Parts: sequence; C-alpha cells; structure tokens
Amino acid sequence: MADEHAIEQALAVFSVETPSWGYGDSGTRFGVFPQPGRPRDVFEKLEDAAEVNRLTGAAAGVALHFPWDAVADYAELRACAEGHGLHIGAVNPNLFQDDDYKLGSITNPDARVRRKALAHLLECVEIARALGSSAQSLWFADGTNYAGQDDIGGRRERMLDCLMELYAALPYEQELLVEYKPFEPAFYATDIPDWGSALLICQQLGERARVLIDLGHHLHGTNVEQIVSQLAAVERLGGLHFNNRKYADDDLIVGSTNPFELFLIFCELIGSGRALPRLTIDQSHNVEAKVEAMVLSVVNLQEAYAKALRVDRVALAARQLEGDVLGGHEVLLAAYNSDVRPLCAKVREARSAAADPIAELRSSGYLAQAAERRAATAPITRKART
Ligand code: AFD
Ligand code: MN
Ligand code: MN
Repeated sequence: MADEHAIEQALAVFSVETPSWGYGDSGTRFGVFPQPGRPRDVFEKLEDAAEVNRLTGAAAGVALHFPWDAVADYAELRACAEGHGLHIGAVNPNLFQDDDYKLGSITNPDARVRRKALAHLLECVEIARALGSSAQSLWFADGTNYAGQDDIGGRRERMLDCLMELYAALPYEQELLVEYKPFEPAFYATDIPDWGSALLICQQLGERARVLIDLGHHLHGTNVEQIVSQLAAVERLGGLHFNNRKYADDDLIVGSTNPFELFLIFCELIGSGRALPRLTIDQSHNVEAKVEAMVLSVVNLQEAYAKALRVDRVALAARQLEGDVLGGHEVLLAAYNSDVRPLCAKVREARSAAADPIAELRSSGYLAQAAERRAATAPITRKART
C-alpha cells in the first residue's frame, strides 16, 4: 500500500479542466432540452465553472471553444476568469459548423476553404495568447463517407500542410493537442482515425505536438489504458478528454458505467512515472442537470485517481515477476475495491472545497439563485465578435 500521506499530497494538487461547452445548451441531433437558468454566454459559463471548482477544489481550468466563446475583449474575459479564481485552459478551435466545411476544413479539396480554416486556427493562437492559455486542442470533423469520394492520401497531405503552418506560428508556451476519432461525422474514412495516425502527425510537426485521447473516440473493446501507456512512453501523451463512450461520443458522465476502466487509465498514467498530462472533461450533457453532472464527473475522477494511487506497486511488480497471473490482478482489485471516499472528502475539505460536493450543491441554492439572476437580466454578453 502506498504511503497515505503521499496519496493525499498527490490528490491535493489533482486538477482537471472543465469545458465551457458543457455548461450551455446542448443535446443530441434529435433534440435539445433547455434547462432553466442555463448560462447564455461565456461569462455565465465561467460562473458555473467557478461553482464546480468551489465544490470540488480541483477544477480551476476552463477549456474554451471558438467562435462559441468569442468576445470583443479578451483581456476582460481573462480578468473575469481570474476574478472567479479560474484560469483559461485549452483553446478549442471550431472547424465543423460552417457550411464551407461540408467537405472538410484543413483537408478540404478547395484551397480557399483550407485557407479559411487555417486563418481560424491562427486566430485561435492569438486568442490563446491573450487569454494566457497554453494549448490549442484540435479535433477535426474531417473525413469522407464513400470510397472514392476524395483522395485519402491527398487529404492527409493537405492536413499536414495546414498543421505545419499552424505549428510554425505557435508561441513557445503553447502546445498542440491532436485528437483522433474513428467515426462520426464521417463514417468511411475519418482523416485522423486513430492514435497511430495522430502520433505520426505529431512526430512530423515537432515535440510540442502531442496526442489527446478522448475516451469517447474509440471502438468498443479498445484497450484505452494501453494507448495511454504507449503514448506516455514516447512523451507524446498530450492529455485526455474524459467522458463515457457508451454514448459513442462525448456526453455521458465519466466513470458512470466504466469506473474500472477509468481506474486502469489512472494506473497507467501513474505507472508511466511521468507527471499527469492535461486532463479535461469533454462532456456536454443532455438530460441530466449540467452543473451537477460536471461536479459528479470531477468527483469520479478524484476517486479513480485516489484508487490508482493506492495500488501497491511493489507487490504488483513482484507478482508480475513471479508470473503470478491472478496475483497482479488481485493487487489491482485490492486498490480498486478500497473505499477512497473519506480520503477524497478530507482532501477536498483541506482545499476549502466540499466534503460532499453533490449534497452541498443541492443544498446551496446555487442553481435556483443563478436561474433567478439570469432570468432577471439580459445576457451579459459583451458584444460578441462576428
Ligand atoms: C466534439 C468532438 C471532440 C472535441 C470537442 C470539442 O467530438 O471530442 O474535443 O467537440 O471540439 O464533440
Ligand atoms: Mn474531445
Ligand atoms: Mn468527442
């Protein structure tokens, strides 16, 4: 059993970013069910993010999405975040909504569209600079639906051309995170389908380009913790997007149906011997209460990490060396089955957060007050940039 004090210290600095897009209206392609009091602009989203951080003590970073979170004055936005005790996490450029991107963004056969996509990526580098963000987090909806629709190799070349220009413009303090996804919205050939493809791109770009693993972006049966281990070993693990792939993509609460997988992912992160990479929740909830869903997600992450910290690594290595097939498995189970809730509660309290964040959220009246305040005021949106 690892030393309890060392575990507490590790938990005390554990931190995840929450996504601005997880607080506002969202749903599925079948429908969106607006929730009362939902934030209407990025300033109100930061209020909700601050509440999640107040309750959990572990969510001071907020990832933003552009142009959804675009404002006229980024210094004001940054000051607003800092006033809430938050900082801006990764900047996520949006290259999937404009009509122009019907056939792709940076892989589009039309050079004009590729230039437009690159211009947005470069704009996001400047936005990140103004906001004090240290990462561009890239996900592309690019791909094809039919064999022969476009040239697979040509699309890869176009993508690399754009990304090389982007990488060349990246200030030293920013890193480039590259997501992969094997399906949706394209179903024949996604342009970055898997971690190997993403890794090849990153290796071509340079050492500040790293792969980002989104738990929802895998086929069922994929061993995600093994991917974590492989990428960490070559210093190319840029971070994780946490969610639950039961829903195919982003939207279910991390650890809600696959807590053992989440624990194993943390086991590999710790086992890599490296500092934890950037950890981000990538969930935009559908029918569940959004702030509560975000709080529960952070709590699930804290608990999965705490359990992984409890793995007796000396015993594990010994069982493995002996070739004791189930011995190592049982060492993992011993940690996984331990109750870490009191420990996590203690660590949260030491961070001036809530021992029981969900109960505190429910009794605090935060949501009702936010709904009342927001109903009574016009959106506080400072003129959005068009
Ligand atoms: C989309 C993608 C991807 C990305 C997120 C933010 O599936 O996971 O990280 O949007 O752009 O849902
Ligand atoms: Mn993602
Ligand atoms: Mn996703």
